[in-house]
Amino acid sequence: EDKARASYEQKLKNVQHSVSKKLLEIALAKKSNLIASADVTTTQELLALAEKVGPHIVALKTHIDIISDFEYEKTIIPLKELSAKHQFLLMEDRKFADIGNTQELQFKSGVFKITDWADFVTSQVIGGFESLDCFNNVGVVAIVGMSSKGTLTTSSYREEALKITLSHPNVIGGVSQSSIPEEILLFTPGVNLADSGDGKGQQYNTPEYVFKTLHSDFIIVGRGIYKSNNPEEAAISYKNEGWNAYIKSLKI
Ligand code: 5BU
Repeated sequence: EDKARASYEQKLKNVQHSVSKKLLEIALAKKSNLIASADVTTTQELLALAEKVGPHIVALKTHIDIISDFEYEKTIIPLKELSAKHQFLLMEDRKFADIGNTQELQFKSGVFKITDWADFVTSQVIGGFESLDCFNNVGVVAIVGMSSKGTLTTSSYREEALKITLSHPNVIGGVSQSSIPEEILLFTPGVNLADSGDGKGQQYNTPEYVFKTLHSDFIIVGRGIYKSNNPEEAAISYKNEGWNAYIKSLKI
């Protein structure tokens, strides 16, 4: 059953974490609830996409370990400049899934040094509450439920995952395909206007469904944007679809 949701203004009054506040402020300023997923494999494609879609998004989601020519100076420094120029945050979709000590090493060391540039990161919560302690300089989006067919994130798993998500001070929200309590932010991938799946297990919903039925706060769109012939136009149309669906969901 559909009921009215909390507005971004209401959420802004209640959230504690600085990253949650920034995301909501950008959403209101840009009238956008769109996060573009930059699943491209070269630095040039990543920067070109960020330049085109940057003005229309609240955050750019990266899988930094798929960039084949990654170099901190060549990849991250210009990406940071674009995020400042176009006012979007950087979300590294690392999906940490280990013990706290290992996650800390993966977060702070190696070539990617995620701690130095990401505004927020995704993490599984399978390692338990304390595994999230190392992310104390960024926001964490906890993976509560996945969008793919046959995922093991059953309702009992999600219930336990939500307990950690709601209680850990580093956590700003969750990724899920179901509703979560309104005190945190809901990020929903698996959004596409043209397709219902990708033949590899991904399952898509429309922006209308995720705002009205799930009360999502942010939609995450990958191939719908970066595979489009005109990624900027595609970003604008997902931004408008998402914003209109959000406005409608306030009035139910
Ligand atoms: P797509 O091209 O719009 O299907 O990309 C979706 C992105 O969101 C991709 O980077 C995935 O890794 C990410 N994702 C997802 O699709 N589903 C999930 O449940 C989670 C992440 Br968690």
